Amino acid sequence: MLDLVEIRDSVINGARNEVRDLVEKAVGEGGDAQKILNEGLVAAINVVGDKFEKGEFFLPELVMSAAAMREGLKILRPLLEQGNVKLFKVAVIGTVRGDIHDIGKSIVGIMLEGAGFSVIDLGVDVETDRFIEAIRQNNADLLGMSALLTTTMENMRGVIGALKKAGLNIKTMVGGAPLTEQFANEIGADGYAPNAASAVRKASELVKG
Ligand code: B1M
Repeated sequence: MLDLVEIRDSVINGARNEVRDLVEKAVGEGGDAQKILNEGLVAAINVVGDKFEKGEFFLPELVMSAAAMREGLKILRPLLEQGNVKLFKVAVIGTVRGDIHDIGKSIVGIMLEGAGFSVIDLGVDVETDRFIEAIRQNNADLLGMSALLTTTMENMRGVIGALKKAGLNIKTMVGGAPLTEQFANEIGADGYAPNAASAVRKASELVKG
């Protein structure tokens, strides 16, 4: 039987090998990858975040839990990508300058690939020039930017301004825990999504036609 509680606990405890074994087992038993992701891994990392906020967890615990989550993601990735009928639109994604949080951005990337996008993931701490270069090189249809810090989300504004200056006509989508629809509108982004599922819907909507 699919044991999501055990997976959750292992991520919370930062037990990488255990997470890998449990996720492999869950997948082997026919568990739904999306369910394992949302109710196992993502649920766990949210608990870790709450504990960090309350001062019950410190940075080492955060780092270990994040590493454990990535171990599980590695196994789920190919399954989340299945159903990828045809790669048709190109999305360049990345976490903005100064920010090294990449879990949410990577999930969004995987889901976009699953939805048929060709995704160029520039990783974390991405400078404005690198975004622009990648958009040009790949003739991208969509730029997706992620930020997890209130200090770094401001850097999105600069990227959007630089795109306009460079005369690049590309749709932009932003997301990350501290963002809001209002902030996205204020910085001139074309779309905002609060989670990976809505990011796929929003991205598809933006590049349609
Ligand atoms: Co940090 N961290 N962290 N952290 N960390 C947060 C974000 C924080 C809220 C924790 C807290 O204080 N409660 C806080 C930010 C406070 C703020 O500014 N508002 C914080 C802090 C302060 C920091 C440091 C400054 C800590 C320090 O050094 N003192 C430091 C900053 C480093 C840096 O970036 N320069 C830091 C470091 C780290 C680790 C390295 C230890 C690790 C990251 C590891 C990694 O990513 N490889 C880490 C982690 C794990 C977290 C928490 C616990 C979890 C983040 C996460 O992965 N969530 C986080 C607390 C929390 O969020 N509960 C926290 C799971 C992920 C699936 O959700 O990323 O929100 P999320 O993505 C979602 C949506 O937001 C959305 O879809 C995703 C999937 O549903 N989404 C998009 C995301 N991007 C999108 C893009 C889109 C659309 C939707 O379109 C393009």
